[in-house]
Amino acid sequence: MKKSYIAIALLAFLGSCASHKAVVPSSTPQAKTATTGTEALRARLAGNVAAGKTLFGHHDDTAYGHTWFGEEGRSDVKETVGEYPAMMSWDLGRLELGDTANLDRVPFSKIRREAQAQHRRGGVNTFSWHPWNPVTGTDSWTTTDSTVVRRMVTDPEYTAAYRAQVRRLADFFNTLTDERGEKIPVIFRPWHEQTGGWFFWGKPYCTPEEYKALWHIMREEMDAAGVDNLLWAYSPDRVSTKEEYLERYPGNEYVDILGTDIYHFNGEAGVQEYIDVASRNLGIVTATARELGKIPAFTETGSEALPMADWWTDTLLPLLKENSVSFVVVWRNASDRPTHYYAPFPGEHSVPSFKRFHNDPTTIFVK
Ligand code: BMA
Repeated sequence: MKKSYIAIALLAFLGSCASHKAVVPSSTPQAKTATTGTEALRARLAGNVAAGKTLFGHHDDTAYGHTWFGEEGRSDVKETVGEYPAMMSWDLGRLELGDTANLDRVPFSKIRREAQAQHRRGGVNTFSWHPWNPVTGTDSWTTTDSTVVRRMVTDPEYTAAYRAQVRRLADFFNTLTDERGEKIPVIFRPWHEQTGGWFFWGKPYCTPEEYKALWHIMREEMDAAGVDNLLWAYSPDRVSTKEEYLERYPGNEYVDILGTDIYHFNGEAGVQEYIDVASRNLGIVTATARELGKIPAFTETGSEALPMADWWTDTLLPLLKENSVSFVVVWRNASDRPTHYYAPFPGEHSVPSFKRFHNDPTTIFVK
């Protein structure tokens, strides 16, 4: 059956249920269009997977590091191995409020400049979003009101506010251009870790249909704004089965990249658990990506404060060799929290292992 017929039938059915508001966007999304640069990025990432090559990524790499903040040209990773991460990860939380800096104090003007610099040096950028919700105005981690997502996707007042938030993101992506004025293709990874319970859009606080509607409405707004430079990434936290992984999947036409966010907790004591969980989830990601024609990625990982000196070569690298993924991102090196770091810096004890990880043919960095 053609999609338009299904949509019409669904709307007619929902219209007949007077007590229910429709958890569907007001129209079906437009056909997917993407710039040639975006298609080239898709092909490049798919090529990496086929070749067993993984772009190494670090969140906020050139924005701040373990002992510095906002110093132009600095990067803990570059100062350690002489090259930048091939993937830079950034967060757009607070852009939806019209603020000038994100939730971790990085100015959006700086994020734009750094993303452009990363593109010029032949690297790639990925964006996450830790938004303030438009219903209660509280941050991503406030989970006390379990009606937020439902209201964002069903209550016209809050749906309009959500659409306005998305338009601010759309403006950012539409104006992320290179020196020739062409849009820079990037990865966007909204509504992540939805299988966990720490974000207001987590599994305990909305139904799968309500969650999917967050994506559908967002996409409708982005398409309407002409955003055509995104590869969209879906990145649940740990799951046990493929069915669980796909429970909140918004649909093939909404997603380009299948990822997973898995962290290593408790150092030596937790290493076997990390390996087991990461192997299982990367296995689900790579198999499902093959089946659906998507690109697999290890969208977030890391071991906070790197308690194991050989973590890069003994723990992470074997996972990447067993499960070919297009990129792996480790989280940020916070300058204001001495033990909140996931990448090494000169003098840190995992540097020798990180240098071997950097030299291994599996991993890609950029000059
Ligand atoms: C979390 C922590 C927070 C940070 C957030 C968004 O995992 O690093 O301190 O605000 O990510 O970057």
